[in-house]
Amino acid sequence: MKRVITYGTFDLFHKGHYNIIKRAKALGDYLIVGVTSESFDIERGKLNVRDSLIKRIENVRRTGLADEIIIEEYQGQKVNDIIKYDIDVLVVGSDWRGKFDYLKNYCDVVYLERTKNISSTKLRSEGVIFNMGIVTDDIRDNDFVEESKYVSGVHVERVFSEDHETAQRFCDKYELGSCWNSYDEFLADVDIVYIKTSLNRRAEYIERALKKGKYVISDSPMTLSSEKLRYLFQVARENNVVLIERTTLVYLRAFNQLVWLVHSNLVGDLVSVKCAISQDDFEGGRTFNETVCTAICAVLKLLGKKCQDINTNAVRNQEGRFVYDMISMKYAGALATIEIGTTVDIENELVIIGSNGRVTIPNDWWNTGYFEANISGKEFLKRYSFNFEGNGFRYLLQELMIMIRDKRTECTRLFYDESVRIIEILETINRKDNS
Ligand code: C2G
Repeated sequence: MKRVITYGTFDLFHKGHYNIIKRAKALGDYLIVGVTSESFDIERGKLNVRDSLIKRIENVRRTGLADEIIIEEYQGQKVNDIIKYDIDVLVVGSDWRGKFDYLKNYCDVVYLERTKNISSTKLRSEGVIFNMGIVTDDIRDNDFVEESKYVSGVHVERVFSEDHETAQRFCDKYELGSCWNSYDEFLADVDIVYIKTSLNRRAEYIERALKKGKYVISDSPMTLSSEKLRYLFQVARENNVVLIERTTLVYLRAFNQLVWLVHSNLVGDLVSVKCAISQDDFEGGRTFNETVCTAICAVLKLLGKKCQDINTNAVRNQEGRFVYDMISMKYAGALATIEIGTTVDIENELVIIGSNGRVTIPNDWWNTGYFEANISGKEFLKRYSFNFEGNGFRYLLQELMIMIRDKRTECTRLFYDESVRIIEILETINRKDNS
């Protein structure tokens, strides 16, 4: 007797779930389905799971295909299950290709092609499953597809690129449902658009998507003009949708907690915010504008929008290429400095100095679940640690799901006027750097 096992959350049960269970069953004589427990989903960073464990089990049971249903409760349980239930084949969707190869020492591992375009009209009219599309001009996804797998209720199904071959290659690489090089046709069947094209085309794509009533996530900055940005937010408002930029920092539990604590006097009155960030510490490197926006955002969240004076001291190498800058932002009673560079060794760190101690986020502070506080008079460092998985994008997606559910018209993690202020500051920096 051939024994097969497959696992999943099976939230908002859909055709893709049914198909994989059916095809897993066909691979053997006895099928066990493992349904993830709530705590295991929290542990593995799966967000926005809507149905209770009981409902998810009931949906699997109703397929009539599972001979046995078990609960997956902890990391590493799969090995244990395979031995315990004498499993011959483990089946999982192709979106996990390669991830379970380590189990090949115990049984066969089969990746079955995931079902494409599963967001049926019926489900979407109930407002539970959202169809996402990506606008790109290369075949890198910035881990967007991988991250979206961890947010229940969103499915990346479409890709648009002006270059048909790029769209096709992207589609094949990430096994999406369809690729397009007509933007209007691409937009016709998506709810949420992620725009990661080069900066010079972003604003145009954003505007067209908003005008079709689509929720938009865009790489940051969305434009280098504060006036244009104001206009885009206006378009979002008029169309009752939200426009959010991919500044993952403001969606991280650790960073928000830090802001709340610091604003609740954890280290007394704020005197200094120092952040250092290297353009080279992002996959593929980042432009000056993209990188500095993250740092300005951190400063704004900590010290507010009322920055009185901005100074910049760009350093160029012998070829005249930018390598380093120390930007200062003067506030009443506090000073922020942003150290930024490329090709030089910058020690990434965010340090907040107050009249009564300091808070530090070491290393890649824009992408973390950790920070520490050193409070005057206290002997020990106080360490704060929060769940943080992947590259942080899933937390932004989770927040967007909440915004849509609550019919919000503005993102409360980064208000529109904060975004505009960041670009105003960037305009000043670029003007001073070029003068
Ligand atoms: N699936 C699919 N087609 C889809 C969506 C999902 O074939 N359009 C498959 C997934 O690949 C997975 C199963 O359906 O094999 C269950 O999917 P989810 O409920 O999203 O669970 P998942 O987070 O993929 O967890 O230990 C858990 C497993 O790792 C899978």
